[in-house]
Amino acid sequence: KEVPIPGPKGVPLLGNIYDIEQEVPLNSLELLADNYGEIYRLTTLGVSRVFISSHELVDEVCNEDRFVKFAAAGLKEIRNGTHDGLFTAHYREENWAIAHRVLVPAFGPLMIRGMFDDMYDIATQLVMKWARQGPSASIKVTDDFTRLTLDTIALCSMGTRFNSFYHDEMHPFVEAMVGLLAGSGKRATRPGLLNNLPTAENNKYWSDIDYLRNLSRELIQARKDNPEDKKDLLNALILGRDPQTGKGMTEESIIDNMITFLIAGHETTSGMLSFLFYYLLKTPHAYKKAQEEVDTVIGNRKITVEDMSKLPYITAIMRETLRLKPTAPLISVHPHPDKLGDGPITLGGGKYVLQDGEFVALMLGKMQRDPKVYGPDADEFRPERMLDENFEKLPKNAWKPFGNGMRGCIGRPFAWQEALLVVAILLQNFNLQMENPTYDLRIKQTLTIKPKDFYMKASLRHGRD
Ligand code: MNH
Repeated sequence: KEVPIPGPKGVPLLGNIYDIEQEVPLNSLELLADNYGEIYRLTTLGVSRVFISSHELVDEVCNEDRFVKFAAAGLKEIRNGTHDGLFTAHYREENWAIAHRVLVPAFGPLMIRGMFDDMYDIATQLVMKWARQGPSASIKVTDDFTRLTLDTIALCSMGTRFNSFYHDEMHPFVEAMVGLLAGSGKRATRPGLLNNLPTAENNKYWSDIDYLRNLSRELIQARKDNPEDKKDLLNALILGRDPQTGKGMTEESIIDNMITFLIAGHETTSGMLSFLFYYLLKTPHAYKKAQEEVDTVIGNRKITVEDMSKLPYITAIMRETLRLKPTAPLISVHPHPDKLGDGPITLGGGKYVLQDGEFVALMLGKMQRDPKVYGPDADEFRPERMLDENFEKLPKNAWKPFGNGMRGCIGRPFAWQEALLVVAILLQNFNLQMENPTYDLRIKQTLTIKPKDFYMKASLRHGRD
C-alpha cells in the first residue's frame, strides 16, 4: 500500500538546486507539482522537504494534533531580528503563548473598528496622490500599495508616520526592514558557515537589525512618556496583560512583535491589493459589479466603518484574489513533537512515508486550485464562487490564505478592513485602467508574491466631487 514519494533526481551534494529557478521559485515548484502530482520531495543543502498541493493532503496536515508550524528557510533567518515573536516562534515557545494571549483581544472586532480612522487617514493620502498626479500618470501599483500598507501598520502599531506618500526614498526603518527581509532570504540559500563570516554584507544585516530594534525601543518609550487614549496595536503591546499570569509582555518581546507586525503586515496586504486590481481590470463584468456595489451602498458620501460589512461582492473579490494568489504562498509544518517515536510519520492515509526530520511545505495557491474542490474552471477568476452562500459550503481547509489553526494569521481582521476600505475608496473615486491592456501577469517573489511591472492609470470620476 506504501507508495514512494516521487521527485526529480538532483545532483550529488547540491541535490535539487538546479530544479528550482532562482528568480521565481514558486513557478518551478508549481511545474514540479504538475509533473509529479500532489506530493513530491526536494533536497537542497542537505535539507529534505516534501511539497504537497492537493486539498486532501493539505487537509490532513491541518490537523494540529499531528502536525505543527515549522519556521523554515527565510522565516528561520528572520528570527535573527524577531526571535520568538508571534510569526517566527517555534512550537511551544513560552513567549509565543504569552504574546498570543495578550494580543488576540487587540485584533478583536472592537479594536479593529477603533483603527478605522487611522486606516482612513492613510487611504485618503493615496487618493490625493492619484488625483493630483492626473489621469495620464503611470501608477506603479505595487509601490503605492506598499506605501499604503506600510504607513497604515506603522501608524497603528508604532504610533509613527512614515509619510511614504511624500517621499520617493523609503523611510530608514523600511530600508532596514527590507535589509532584514532580503538578507534573510539570501542567508536561507547559503551554508551556515558563510553566514557567520564578518563580511560587509553580514555586518549590514546585523546593523539593520540593530536599527530596527533601537527605533522600536524609542517609539515604545515615546508612547510611555506621552500616553494616548487610543485603541491601537501599540497600546495593546504596552498595556496588554496576559489573562493567565496578569503580567505584561517584556520590552524585548514587545520589540519582537512590533517588528513582526511591520514585516507580516505590509507585503501580504499590498500584494493582495495589487493582484486584486489586476484581476478586476482583466474581468470587466466583475469591475462593473464592484463599482455598482460601492455606488449603491455608499455613493458619494464619506465611507464609514459600518459600510465595511455591507460589501458582499467586494468581499468575494478579495477571497477569490487570495484563492488564486495567496500572497504568503508557502507555509510549512512538521510532525507534532509528541508523535515522534510512535512509528513512521505518514501522509495520504499511510500511503506516503516521511523520512526522519523531514518537513512538509504546503503549496497554498496550487491547493486552492484543486479541481476536485473548485471544478474545471478552478484557474479562472470568478468572484461569484466566493459569495457567502458558496464560501460557507466549501470543504474544510480548502481556502487557507491566512494559514492554519493556532498559528494562523492574527492580523486577518486588520488586513481585511484595510483592504475593503481601500478597494471601496478607489472605486468610489476613480476609473482605473491598465497602462498596457495586453499586460500579462508576471510574479515577483520574496517571502511573499506580488505582480511584477504592473502599471495602472487613474482618472477621477466625473461629477463626484
Ligand atoms: Mn499574517 C501569520 C497571511 C496580513 C500578522 N499570516 C500568517 C500566516 C499566513 C498569513 C499564511 C501563517 C504563516 C505560517 O504558517 O508560517 N497575513 C497573511 C495574509 C495577509 C496577512 C495573506 C494579508 C492579506 N498578517 C497580516 C497583517 C498582520 C499580520 C496585516 C499584522 C497586523 N500574520 C501576522 C502574524 C502572524 C501571521 C503576527 C503569526 C501568527 C502566529 O503564529 O501567532
